[in-house]
Amino acid sequence: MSECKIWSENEILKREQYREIQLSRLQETVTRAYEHVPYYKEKLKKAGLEPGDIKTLEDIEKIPFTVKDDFRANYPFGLFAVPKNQVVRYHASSGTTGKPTVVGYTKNDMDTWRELIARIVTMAGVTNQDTAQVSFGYGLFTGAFGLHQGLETVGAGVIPMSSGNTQKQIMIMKDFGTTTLISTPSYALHMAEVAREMGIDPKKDLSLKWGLFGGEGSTEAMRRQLNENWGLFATENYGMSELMGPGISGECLALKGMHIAEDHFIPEIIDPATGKILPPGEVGELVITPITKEALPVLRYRTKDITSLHYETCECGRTSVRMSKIQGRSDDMLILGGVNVFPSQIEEILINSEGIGPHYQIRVYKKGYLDKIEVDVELIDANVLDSFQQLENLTNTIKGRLRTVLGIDAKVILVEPRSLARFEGKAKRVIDLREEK
Ligand code: DLL
Repeated sequence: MSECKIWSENEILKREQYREIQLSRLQETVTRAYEHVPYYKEKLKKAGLEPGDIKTLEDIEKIPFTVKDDFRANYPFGLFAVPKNQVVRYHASSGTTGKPTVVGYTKNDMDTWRELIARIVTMAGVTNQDTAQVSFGYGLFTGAFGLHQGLETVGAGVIPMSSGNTQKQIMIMKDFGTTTLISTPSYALHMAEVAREMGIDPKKDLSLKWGLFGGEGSTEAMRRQLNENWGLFATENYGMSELMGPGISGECLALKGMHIAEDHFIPEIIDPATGKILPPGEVGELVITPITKEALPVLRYRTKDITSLHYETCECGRTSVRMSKIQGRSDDMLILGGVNVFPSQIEEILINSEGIGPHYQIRVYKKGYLDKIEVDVELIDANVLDSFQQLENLTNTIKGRLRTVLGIDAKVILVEPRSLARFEGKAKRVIDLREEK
């Protein structure tokens, strides 16, 4: 590991110091929510809780969870704890159905956000020597503006490229000497493909050093492809608009999980079925309480993201807790013939199979009472399609691996190179047809 710089002393506090800060900030946040958000006052009262009842960090367990529907019920500004004239920025989730989830930031919230992004870009290798191309879509999505502000804070030169217009992205990358790429992992893979079509070898002809990827899940196999395709060092970071946007956690150069900014967020892992808190290291649903947000205090937000927490000090020197790669979302999990699988596990197998590119699509449908899946997988070499034998072998190999590794039966269809959809933002790889049949 090359030297991993640390932006803030708050990333290397002792556990007791974190706990002290967390308790006092939790108490403040509960008080703010109770006093300034009628919805929370009602909710806390119903749970028989007054702000003064939070005496230890463990008392967090008494606080009821917040879920996405609480945002919907209060659309657009019902959960805000400050008057509108103190809100200096709005963002909203991309929500495909219904109204988006609206979030707001005060001036202090913006300072916090910048600071936390400065931490994650620093831990991912970026310095004031770098030129960073932000290829997330600018707009209501928190990704682009979020990263942008923190990159400026560390002094990197920011190119606010936005997503799409991929050939132009590559041209700018070359002409401006981009060293740092900021995007979703799926879009980065697509961009590398377009670069090669333009006759540019991303490894030789471009100057990329760092890739900071987030906004959607990715596997270790995908990281390898990102590193190999671009000749960069890929890290990932995590966030969610309801809680702030990007900046909640990010990987350092040791790649041992994503460090959570514990002076600003309290993470918990719960059993998604019972809501009970699970011990460190166990896999479950991530619940987060931001403890410094002014405009929008949120208590115990159920992220639906499945991960685990690890408290040992990292080799980079940071003491803050790390969360492992998101395995999937609790509402994404498929139950196939009694076996629970996340699309990410299927992806890991596909992407590690020889002759197969990183593009695939999973269709889930119902046959009787059972969930079934069909997987379209893109070939790297179109010639395989001409040989029945080769096609059959490859299909059987992939089916066999899905069966032996995951215990699932899937229909596997190999399709021509470049025939599946590409995405400029978050990829949509699972199509759920269960409602329709
Ligand atoms: O995606 C914030 C973000 C932007 C994070 C850019 C990192 C980089 P939302 O649009 O509200 O916010 O979507 C949040 O995206 O609950 C996860 O399911 C997923 N997600 C975000 N980062 C990761 C990641 C932004 N590194 C939802 N791995 C979250 C897996 C991720 N899933």
